[in-house]
Amino acid sequence: MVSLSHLPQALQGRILVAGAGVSGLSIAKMLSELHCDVVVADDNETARHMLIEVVDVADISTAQAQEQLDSFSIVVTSPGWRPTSTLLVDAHRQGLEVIGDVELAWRLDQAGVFGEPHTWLAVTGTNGKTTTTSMLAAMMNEGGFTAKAVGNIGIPVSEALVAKNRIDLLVAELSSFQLHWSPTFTPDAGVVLNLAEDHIDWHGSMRDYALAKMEVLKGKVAIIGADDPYLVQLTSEADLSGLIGFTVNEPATGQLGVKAGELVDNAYGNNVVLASADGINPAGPAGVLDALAAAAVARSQGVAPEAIARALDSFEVAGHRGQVVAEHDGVHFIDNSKATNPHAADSALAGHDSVIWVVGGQLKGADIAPLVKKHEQRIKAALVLGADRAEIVAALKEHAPQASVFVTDKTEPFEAMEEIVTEAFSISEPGDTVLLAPAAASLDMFKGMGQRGDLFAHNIIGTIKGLTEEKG
Ligand code: UMA
Repeated sequence: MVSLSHLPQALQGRILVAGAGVSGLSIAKMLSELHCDVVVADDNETARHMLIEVVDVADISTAQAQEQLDSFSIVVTSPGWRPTSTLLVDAHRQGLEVIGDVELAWRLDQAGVFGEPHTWLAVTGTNGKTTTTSMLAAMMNEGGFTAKAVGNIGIPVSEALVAKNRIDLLVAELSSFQLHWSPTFTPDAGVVLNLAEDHIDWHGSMRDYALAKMEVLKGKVAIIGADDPYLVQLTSEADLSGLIGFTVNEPATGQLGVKAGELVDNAYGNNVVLASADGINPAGPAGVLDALAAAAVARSQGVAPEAIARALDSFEVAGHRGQVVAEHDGVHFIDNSKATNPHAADSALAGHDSVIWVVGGQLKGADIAPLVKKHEQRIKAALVLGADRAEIVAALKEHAPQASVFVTDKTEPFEAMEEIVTEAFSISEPGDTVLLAPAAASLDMFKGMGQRGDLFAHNIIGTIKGLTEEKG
């Protein structure tokens, strides 16, 4: 149920939506349902045409939008648009406010446009966002709320707000891009999982990236990964009061952590046992930390320990986040295509002793050398692909000189992955793990990290089938 009388003033004029992708489409739909005057701009004509087939709004090119800037009252940008893009810089220069999709949805919600304002729980961090968000949504639903996981996870926040059956509670996975464009957004509870180099090219510096993430800590409940020294340092500089922490160690007062093999809450109770730390999916310390982060937020909203245990018990990890694709002749093949930066690849590499590492793509300004240096002992071989392969090979030569290195210069996704997997089969021996944990983004070659992981798995399964048939 939407109430138009509550529409903020800036949205009563002509609204420019920058971007006709997933966010742009959802914003355009929501605003047109609210009978706003909406125009969508995109560099890509095909994207614009696809959007206007679904929603009845005007569309223009970015250049046309630039010429007509003075006719708009506000710009709502999609998260991927860089703050340095000419349209947004010019809009700002002309005094137009530029906000993101999350800020827009938040303002409309606070204004009562969708009835009683929703509860917003925000999850951010460099790695583990999607798993934590999904775990938290499961915990909130087990705890009796009507909750949905939204945001960077792939379901725009605006879609959840206009859903026919009301969703009371939004569990929002928020990227640093979305937070950059959300100046007044204040969630009921927010968690920053960890901070490591990522998207430096977009933000301009590690500090700006980190500060964008810290925006989720502005609300009543603020939670951080207490094992992350940089995050702890930044939050202590910011002098945030009442911070709750989570740790893989025994929890101090005001923390959730692990004690005698169990997840324990020492923040919203006195060492209350929540669930067993064994059997958490995904396995390993990263999975335990995600579960603790989700549990901390859930506990802040009054969810009972039994509901948290039930949610974790039935939780299945989403695709490309460390699944074993196959085991063949003593070799494990693992798809962690979601490791799109060195920090995520660090957790993925940590679990194995003898790794044939499939690595490469777009490093996005991150330095891969420290990662190579740290895991030098476990990298038996590296199979390198993608745009920044020269930089990766140089780091391997310097910091892991014993590792054999194979590079594909192929840029066609099917051919490149086929060549990588063929090489993996020819050099692997029992006890090895062939690990796709690229430490880099995929968009130089693939449609996304999903396609990269799917092609990896497809080639492995196809090769094993061929080998089995040969034997048979
Ligand atoms: N465009 C221009 N000019 C520009 C930049 C983009 O015209 O200068 C147009 C493109 O032609 C395209 C549209 O803008 O048509 C794309 O906008 P977008 O990049 O913001 O992407 P969306 O399709 O709207 O998807 C966004 C998020 N994408 C990014 O942040 C890059 C999705 O996160 C998110 O799921 C979706 O909104 C719903 O909230 C994806 C992502 O890669 C998964 N996120 C990054 C990550 O996880 O590392 C942050």
